[in-house]
Amino acid sequence: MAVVMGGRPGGVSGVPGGDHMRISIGQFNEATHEKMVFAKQLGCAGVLLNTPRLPGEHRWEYEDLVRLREYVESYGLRLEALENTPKHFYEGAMLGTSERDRQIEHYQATIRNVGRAGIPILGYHWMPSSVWRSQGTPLQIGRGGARVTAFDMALHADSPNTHGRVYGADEMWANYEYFIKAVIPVAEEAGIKLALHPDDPPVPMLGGVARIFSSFEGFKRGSEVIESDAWGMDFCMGCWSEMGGHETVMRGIEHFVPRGKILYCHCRDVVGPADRFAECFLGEGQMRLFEIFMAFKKHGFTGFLIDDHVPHMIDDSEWGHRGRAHATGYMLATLDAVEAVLAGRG
Ligand SMILES: [Mn+2]
Repeated sequence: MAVVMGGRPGGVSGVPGGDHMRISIGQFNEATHEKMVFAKQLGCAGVLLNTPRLPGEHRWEYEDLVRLREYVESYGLRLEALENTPKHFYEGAMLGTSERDRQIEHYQATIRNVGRAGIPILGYHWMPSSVWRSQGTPLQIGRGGARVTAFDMALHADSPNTHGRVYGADEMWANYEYFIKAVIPVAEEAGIKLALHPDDPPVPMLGGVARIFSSFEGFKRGSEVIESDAWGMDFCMGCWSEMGGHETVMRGIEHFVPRGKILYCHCRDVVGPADRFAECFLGEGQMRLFEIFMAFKKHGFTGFLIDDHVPHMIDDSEWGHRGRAHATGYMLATLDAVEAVLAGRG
């Protein structure tokens, strides 16, 4: 099978497709031959790795990062971004513990290494208590019996504190400002951008930890902490849909795309609000995807979109090849339609 394309390109700029709205794929932690070929066969421009399995207890090293990029590029794919270091790399920074300064120093070193390795974006989140979903609710049964993730706040009313005590919004904001002011200048120097994912679910507090990136206002405030092109967002449309459906997704696009703050997107949808929602297939949720892609394009978005959590289809793999093929094909076709209309061909 002739699947490896030509020689090794000479860096991010050596792989085409970095300057226009495009569809990539991700949400795996190891760049295997099978994943690269699957991405290529789907017609994706590149890949994103989520918490890649790299050596290092406290930070990532240059050699490992550059090897990863070169491997991805050997398939003619861009390594679009790395999303999330292990949480423990900066959990002390999120909580403002005595580990904070040491962790920030390591995080700065990771940023420098990511930049030197030619990887343009590092994603992160501000959720010490992580993503929450509910078990044992009928919301988990999707179309045709597909298994989907769901959240029902009523099932978590008595959840204990995940981090020993309550961390309120003011404290989480102060910790965020301390962290971001320390790392953004390093990202600027390193030539990379940091992409912030929303708190999922976007409710005010879970496990006693305030979730400050759970609204338009939260992101607006976050974007104003430090004035820099290196500060940006991983616009998780699923979370924005949870925050208020189609209109809220559009509001986020209309505000943040013209300011260059949306670096890439998770393309996912739900049915229901933040405190009681179920994930679903693209096309059966709250967003009108064609209008959303049209808005991205009209406002000048030049980043990439990937699927996110996808419904688990019959006979699907653990990673969800079937669900991902559906979501990715849906996104590719929607983008194709938008481009045809804008070119006066539809
Ligand atoms: Mn997401």
